[in-house]
Amino acid sequence: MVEFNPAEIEIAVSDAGLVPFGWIVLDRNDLAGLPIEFPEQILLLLLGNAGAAMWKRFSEVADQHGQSLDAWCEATIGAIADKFQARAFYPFEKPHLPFQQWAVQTGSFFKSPLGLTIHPEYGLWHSFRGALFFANAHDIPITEPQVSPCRSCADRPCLTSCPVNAFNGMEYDVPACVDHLKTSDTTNCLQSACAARRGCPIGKEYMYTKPQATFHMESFMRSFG
Ligand code: B12
Repeated sequence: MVEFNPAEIEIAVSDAGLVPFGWIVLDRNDLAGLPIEFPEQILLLLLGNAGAAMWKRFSEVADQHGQSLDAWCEATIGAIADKFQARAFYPFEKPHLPFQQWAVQTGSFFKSPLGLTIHPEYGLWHSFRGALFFANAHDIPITEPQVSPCRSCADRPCLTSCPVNAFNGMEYDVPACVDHLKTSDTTNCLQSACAARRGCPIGKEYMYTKPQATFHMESFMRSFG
C-alpha cells in the first residue's frame, strides 16, 4: 500500500511536463451515468497542459518515435497512476467524460463565453490531458477560491474575434468554423490557433507557439475529414 501524499503526486505530475490543475471530491451522485464504478467517495486530480513543458516533452518523443499525443498521455499519466495506485481517465475516451465540469468544480476554472474553460492565470491556453482517481477517502489540499476573469471583462473581445461569428455566447457553430478553416482561413487560425481564443486578453504569455497551435488545429481538422 502506497501512502497517499498529494504533494508527492503533484511533483510527479509536474516532473512529467504536466500541470496538476486541482483536486476535487466526487461521490456516487457525481458519477451517476458515467461508466465508472467506485466506492462511496473518490478523489480526483485533474491534469493538463499550460505553458511550454508538455509540448517540449511530447514533441521530442513525437519527433523520434512518431508517438501520438493521446498515446503519450496514456504512457505518461498511466505510469503516474501505477506508481500512486490511482486509476487514469482521459478526455478522448468514449463515452466522453465531463472534464470541463470537473475543471469548474476545482474552483480555479470557469466557463467562458466561448464554452471553453478559462483560468485566471492561463486564460484559455490550457487543455485537460487526464484525471487520476484515488479510491480512498483522504484529505486533499484546500485551494483558495478564485474569480472568473470574464466577470470584469466588459468588451468580451472573444465574441467578436471570430471571422465567421461561430460563437454567440451560448453555442459554438462548428460547421461555420470548419467551413472557414477549409476555405479561406483569413485569420490564420490553422497556424496560430483559433482567432476567438487569441482575442482573449487573459494569459497571453501562455499562448501556444505556432508549432503547437498548428498541431492541435490539424488534429481538430482531421476529425472533419
Ligand atoms: C466533442 C468535443 C469537441 C467537438 C465539439 C462539439 C460541439 N457541439 O461543441 C469539436 C470536435 C467540434 C471540438 C472542438 C474543439 N475542442 Co473540444 N472536445 C470535445 C470532447 C472530446 C468531448 C466533449 C463532451 O462531450 N464532454 C462530455 C459532456 C458531458 O460535457 P459537456 O460539458 O456537456 O460537453 C460539451 C462541451 O465540451 C462542448 N465543446 C467541446 N469542445 C468545444 C469547443 C468549443 C470552442 C465550444 C464552445 C464547446 C465545445 O461540446 C460538448 C457537447 O455539447 C472534449 C473532451 C472532454 N472529454 O470533455 C473536448 C474539449 C472540450 N475540447 C477542447 C478544445 C480545446 C477544443 C478545440 C479548441 C481544439 C483545438 N483546436 O485546440 C476545438 C475548437 C475549435 C477551434 N475553433 O479552435 C478542450 C477544451 C479545454 C477547455 N479549456 O475548456 C477539451 C476539454 C479537450 C481537452 N483535452 O482539454 N471539441
